[in-house]
Parts: sequence; structure tokens; C-alpha cells
Amino acid sequence: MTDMIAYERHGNIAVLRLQNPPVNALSHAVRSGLMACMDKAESDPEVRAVLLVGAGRAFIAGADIKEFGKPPLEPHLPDLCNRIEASPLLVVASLHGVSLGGGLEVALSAHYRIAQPGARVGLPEVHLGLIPGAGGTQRLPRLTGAEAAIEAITTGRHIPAKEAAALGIIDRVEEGDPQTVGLAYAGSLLVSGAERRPVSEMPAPDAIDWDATYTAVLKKGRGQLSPAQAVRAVQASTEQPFAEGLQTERQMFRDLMETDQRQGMIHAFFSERAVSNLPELKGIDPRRLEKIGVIGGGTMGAGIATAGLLSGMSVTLIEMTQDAADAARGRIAGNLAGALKRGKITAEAHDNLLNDHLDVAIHYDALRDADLVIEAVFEDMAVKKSVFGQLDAVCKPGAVLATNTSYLDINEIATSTSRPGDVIGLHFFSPAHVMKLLEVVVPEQTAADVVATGFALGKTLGKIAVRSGVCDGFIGNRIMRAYRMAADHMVLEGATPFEIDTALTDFGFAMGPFAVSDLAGLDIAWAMRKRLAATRDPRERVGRYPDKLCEAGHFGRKSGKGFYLYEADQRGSTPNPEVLDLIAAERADRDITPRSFTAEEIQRRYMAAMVNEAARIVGEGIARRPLDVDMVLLFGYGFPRYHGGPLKWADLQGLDTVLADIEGFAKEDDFFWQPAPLLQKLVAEGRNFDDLNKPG
Ligand code: 3H9
Repeated sequence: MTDMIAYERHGNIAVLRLQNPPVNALSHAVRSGLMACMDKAESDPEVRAVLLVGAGRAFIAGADIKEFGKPPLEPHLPDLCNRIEASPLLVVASLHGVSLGGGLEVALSAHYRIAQPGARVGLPEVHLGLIPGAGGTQRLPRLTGAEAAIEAITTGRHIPAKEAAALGIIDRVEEGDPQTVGLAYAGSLLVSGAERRPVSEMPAPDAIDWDATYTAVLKKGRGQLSPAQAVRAVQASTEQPFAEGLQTERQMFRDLMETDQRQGMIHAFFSERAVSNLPELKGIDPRRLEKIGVIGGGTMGAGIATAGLLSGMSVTLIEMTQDAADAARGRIAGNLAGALKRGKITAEAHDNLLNDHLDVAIHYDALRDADLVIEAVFEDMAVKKSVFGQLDAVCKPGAVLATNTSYLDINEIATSTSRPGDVIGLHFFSPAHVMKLLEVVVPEQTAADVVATGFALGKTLGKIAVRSGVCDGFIGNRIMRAYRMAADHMVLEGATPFEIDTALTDFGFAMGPFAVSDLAGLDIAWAMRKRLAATRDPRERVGRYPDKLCEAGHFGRKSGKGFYLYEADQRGSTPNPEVLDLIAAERADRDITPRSFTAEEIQRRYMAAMVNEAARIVGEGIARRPLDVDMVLLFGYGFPRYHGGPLKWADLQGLDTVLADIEGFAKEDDFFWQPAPLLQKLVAEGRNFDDLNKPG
């Protein structure tokens, strides 16, 4: 049990070193070990102080998240923290790496805290759908005041040591080995006769306007409960004695532990890490990845080039003419200027990236040395094939040849080269230097180390890379087409686009589908509808009113008018009344008597369409696992993180409920609402999507 904690005596100081790799999470064994070691230190008459320190790369990253959802075992973390704080010995914590959640709560229970300059502290529990549950909401405000504590807890951000010292969270910042500086600090405190200094005995912080703060935090969280609850917990620190405040915090923590939001957020936490962990890539090394090439300097190509530069890669961008090349350089310079303005890079780095790491050329020859080339040219099969033919001619053997197409058949693109094993899809989302999602689209003949290189590129660029098979739209856009279609059907039947957008922002989406269309440009979906028209099944219902908007030159935000009006109000909060006229005309044309939809019905239909298509995609093997779909929607489509992703949401609803919805909707339109075979199978077997996420 105590091998999780190394106990050593250094003179009159007992060192308790946590060693639970990789991040010293406070598992049951660690908590028990700490309790036992505190007893041991206190029973040694020579010991006057305890030093808490972490082995490895962090002090403590928090409670062990893997234990959540299981019956909690004693000793509980709050009891451990209280026990540490109540020790008659002087307790010092020496922090390095991260001290997060329960890790910071343990440190706050010590009487003094010293940290390395590079250390970071924080209470990120809200990102797991929780609040700090071991005294963090009661102790932190006693050190920092209520306002700073609320900012820290509701954002969950990692606070650098220097700032933490300025806020009063840390007493001293000192460079060196954490144990060595900790021992010296504890020794000096003993020599100077420093007293124990329990935070719980410090005065309560001053009150603030709690209701206003609560309302503001709730609004900002778009329906996420935990940050708003954290405000109430901090409020308790000002209104209740410490012990009572702890009870209040504990109850809120327990209540949140029971919520779907907590399950959704923890699913997101683990899926984000599991998504690049594919069995097929075990033991496969990626190819070299230092110099990348980008073909095409439009918005997408310039964004990809910017992403590469910001991650320290050398980038060669190819355009067709000198004018186009100059324009591309201008776009990249604009992106980098934005990064400079947001403090992501220094002025020196900005100049350096633009002048020394970027080459914009008009001949493919410049790509001879590239390790990987991504084409981002016009979405046309003939154009893409011609580009790949030229790449095949100039690129060195082993170079990865990637396409950023969003729907074309990459198997066919690969046939235009003599090396289909080197061809892959790398589908970025615009703006490519900002959006986190990267779909790694794998055609039939792609070599395993090329797939590994796609994932390695994602990691270098700081993106969430998700494997997708080849199909029209891949994972994300194919699912989007289905839920967008469900929204359009609701409009034809009686809902307004504005009711739908509101219902979905209430569900937690950053934007509703019609506001998203305006942002993307209505001409994009228009072109897609025209492209698919020739092969469309006659039973498919497609609204014609959006075509009418486009025919009148209204393409959304960029033209000043779409579903919403942007001319006077850039936020687009004013619905365009012409849209309602166009819809009314189409309903009349189709002999539809409009009916009303509740927000709940809108949400259920939209989600059912999303889940059904996602289930098809998993069933067909386009996505390897349900969690892959969840991550695509979370990182590329603004899906609310606290629902975990569409398939986690479906699990939490109960798959039988979702299937029953689909079967019910099918009574009106049995072409669109065909239940996915995988969904039917899981319901019949009493299983859920998460069962398919488990390895093996
Ligand atoms: C809490 O403390 C509640 C209390 O207030 C009250 C309780 C009563 N537990 O991210 P990485 C694993 S809530 C278990 O890839 P990085 C992680 O899964 C907790 N495992 O590395 C991964 O495993 P694998 C509040 C954890 O360097 C491995 O460690 N704390 C935990 O990019 C490496 O992680 C948090 O929310 C954990 N707590 O980032 C902190 N943490 O190798 C959550 C990590 O098998 N953690 N693992 O895939 C993080 O933010 C990042 O993991 C961290 C390291 C910054 C620590």
C-alpha cells in the first residue's frame, strides 16, 4: 500500500514522496498511503515537519478520474486534506509540474507552499462536470479573495507559479530539485519558528454580488451546470463556517457526480486521449516530418501553412501565378499577425516564421525535399488528379501525398500516382490554424506508417486527429448532412429556422445550423445540393427555399444577408423576414399545413438524425469506434462538450428511447428515418455505444 508513497527522514523533516506514475493521481492506494505516512511522521518524536513532494513529472494531477462512478472508498480525499491540515507538525508542499484539482487541494491543506518557476496550479474540476470536492472552493477564496477564486475555479485554467504567488496561492517560487528546495524551505521555516498556518482558520473572504455572478457564469457556460454551481460553493465560503462550507461543497460535488454532464465531460476527457490510440498503429513509426508542402494558397491552404509554421515546421506553398503567390503570402502574414496580436507568438518569431520558414513558389520543383505535401486546391476530381500526377513526378520517394478534399473519393485520387500507398486524406477545418479537428482519411491502399504520419502531423499541429474511412463527406460532413436535412424537414413542416437555432443553442451548441450556414456561406450547401441532384433518390425531400435565397445573391454573412441580416448588426441576431416568405411559399407549393414544434421535439429530431447517421458510420467501419465520431463532432462542429458527443448522449438517453423516436418519425417519412442496423442491433442485445469503445 505505501509503495505509492516513499517515506524518508531528513533530520527532523519527514519527506512523503508520491510515486504513482504518470501524474501521481490520488488513487485509493495513494490516499491510504498518505494517511499512513502522516501517522508515521506524527508518531516519530524526532519529526517536526512534513514535506509533501511528487516524484516524476508533476506534484499531483488530482483525484484519480478512473475511480469516478465507482463506489468511493475510504479514506476520502476531503478527510485526508483535513487530516493533513490538522497535523500538529508543520506541513510544507513543494510543487513542480502541475498541481491540479485534488492535487492543489492537498497543497492547500499544507501550511506552506513552495513551487518551481515552471509549476502550474489549478482547479479544473469544472471541465469534468464537477466542482472541487476536497475543500478547494472553501480554502482557495480564503487565500485569494472570492473574485479571483471564482475566476480560477469557473475557468479551471492552469495558473503559472509566478501568478499563483501574486494571488497568494503559493508562498515562494524557487528553482531547483523540488525535494531539495522543499527541504531547505521547511528547514528555514522551522529555524525561524514559523507557526502552522491552516488556511481553514483564515478569515472568510468578502462577499460579492453572488446572484449576478451566478447568472453571468451560467450564461457563459451555455447550460453547463458545474461552473455556476462553483459560484454557489464559493459563496458558502463567505457565509458559512469552514466546516459547514465543506459540507455544502461536498453535497454539491456528490450531486454533480450523479449528472449526465459529469459522465459526458469525463467521456470527452478520456476519448480525447484515446482517439489517437489506434490498435492498427501500435509499434508503427511515423515517417520523417520536418518540411511540409501545401498546394493552393486560398483560405484553406493559407490556414494549413500557418498551422505548420506555428508548430515550428518549414512550409513551402505552391500557387499557380506570382500574383496568386503574393496573395497567399499576404493571407499567411495576416494569420500570423493575428497570432501575434493574440499573444501566441512574439514579434521576433512572427518575422522569423514569415521570412525564414515560409517559401511561396510557383513551381512544383520546390517540393522536392518535402516530407509531406497537402493539396488544398479546387474541389474537382480532374484538378486533384492532375495535382497528384505532378506531385508523383517531383516528390521524393517516401513523401506522404495528402489531399484536403472534404468529400471526393481519395481511392480514385490515389490512382493518379504510381504510389497509392503514400496517399492519404488530411481533412482540415476552416480556419485551419484555429480549428482543432483533423480527419485522417484512409483510403484502401495507404501504408500503415503513412497513417501514423497523419496522426503525428496532427499531434505536431496540436490538433485532435480522428481516423475516418473514405465515403462522401467522411465522418463529420456526412453526419452534418443528415442532421441538417432533419432541420430542413422541420422547416418544411412548420418550424422556423430561428426556432430551430434557438432550440439548439439551448441544447448547448455554440450556434444553430442556420446561423452556421450563414457563416460558412450559403453557396457552399447550394453547390452541394446541385452536385447531389443528379443521383438523388426521388423520395428524398430537399427544400428549395434556400436555393431561392442564393439565386437572389444572398449567401449569408459574407453578402450581408442570409437566414439572418448582417448589414446593420454584424452579430446576425436579426432574422431575415424574407426567409419566412420563401418558406411559406414553398409549403403552399407542397400542400403542407404547417404545425408547431416544441424546442424539445426539435432537439430530439435533430439529435436522432445525428445519432442514426453516426451509428451507420460506425456500423460501416468508416469510424473505428463511437468515440471517434464523438470527437469529430466535439472538435469540428461545436457539439457541447458536456453532452460528451452524440453517441455518448445517445447512451445517456438510452438507445431504446432514441430508436423509438426514429421509428416514430419514420411513420411520416420512412425514407429519411431508416433506423441504422447497428442501433437496432445494440438495442436488441441490450448494449450501448460505449461497449464498442472498449479495446478488444
Ligand atoms: C479532482 O481532483 C476532484 C477533487 O476536487 C475532489 C475529489 C473528492 N486521473 O493528458 P495526458 C492520465 S478531479 C487519472 O496524456 P499531458 C491520462 O489519462 C481531477 N488519470 O498528459 C493519461 O493516461 P494514458 C482534477 C489521469 O502531459 C496520462 O495520465 N484534475 C489523471 O498532456 C497522461 O495524461 C484534472 O482534471 C487523473 N486525474 O497532461 C487533471 N490525469 O497515458 C486532468 C491524467 O493512459 N489531467 N491522467 O492515456 C490533465 O489535465 C492532464 O492529464 C495533465 C497532463 C495536465 C495532468
